[in-house]
Amino acid sequence: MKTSGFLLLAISAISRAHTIAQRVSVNGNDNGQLVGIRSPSSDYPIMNVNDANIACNTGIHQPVSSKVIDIPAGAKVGVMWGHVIGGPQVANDPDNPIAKSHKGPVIFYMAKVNDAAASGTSSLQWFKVSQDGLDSSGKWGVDRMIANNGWTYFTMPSCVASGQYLLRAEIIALHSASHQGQAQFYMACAQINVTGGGSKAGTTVSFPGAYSATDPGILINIYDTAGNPTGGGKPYTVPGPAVMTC
Ligand SMILES: *[C@@H]1O[C@H](CO)[C@@H](O)[C@H](O)[C@H]1NC(C)=O
Ligand SMILES: [Cu+2]
Repeated sequence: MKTSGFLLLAISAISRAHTIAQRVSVNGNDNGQLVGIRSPSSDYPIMNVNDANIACNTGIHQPVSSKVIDIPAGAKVGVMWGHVIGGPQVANDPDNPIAKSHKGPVIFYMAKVNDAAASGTSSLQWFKVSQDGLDSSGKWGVDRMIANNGWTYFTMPSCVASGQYLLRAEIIALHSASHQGQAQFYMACAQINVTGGGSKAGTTVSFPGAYSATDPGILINIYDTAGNPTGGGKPYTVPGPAVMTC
């Protein structure tokens, strides 16, 4: 009884240790907490790929920032994740920026909009600009995010058309994803303005619509026979379209 009660407590603690994207940096300059990014108040994931809010999340922290962040094409863009808004939930929070169990990919998409500060989030056309899945040593995008104190990075493609976009930062946690409907989707959208760009976009998809509950990167057992979350020696297919190329 004691053992199973403890196990249950341990499991529920793990499953509650979620994450929130909450800061944007450009070439190393941090814009600050909740500036130019629509972050959810709750760190809970979306778990249904057809959820109407899977584009930019729900329960967005108010008031929403009116800032639109200028990003020169070719710049190094960062988005910072934390256990709760502000980062750690308690001192020395072991689950900040995310519980170590939450292995999975880090992905970025962009959608062209007329006014990034005011734009709605439905019916947008999203193209993928970056993905970081599983490497050959068994490390995930999430492992690199934890090693970078919650920061995830990509390079703004030099050829992407100048103008305003919503930037969708996403983490998919796969620790329970061997059961359909148990992958955890975390996301927030930043309000950005690409300057000095080209004229390109990538293949676009819709959210919801881009993912299926049975995609090989969403319905997946990430554990090897010894229980290590290293992908079991198989390559990992990040869900969604290919990353745009210049
Ligand atoms: C986007 O950048 C262009 C070029 O610098 C600038 O003219 C425009 O005002 C910017 N738009 C916003 C919303 O910041
Ligand atoms: Cu979680």
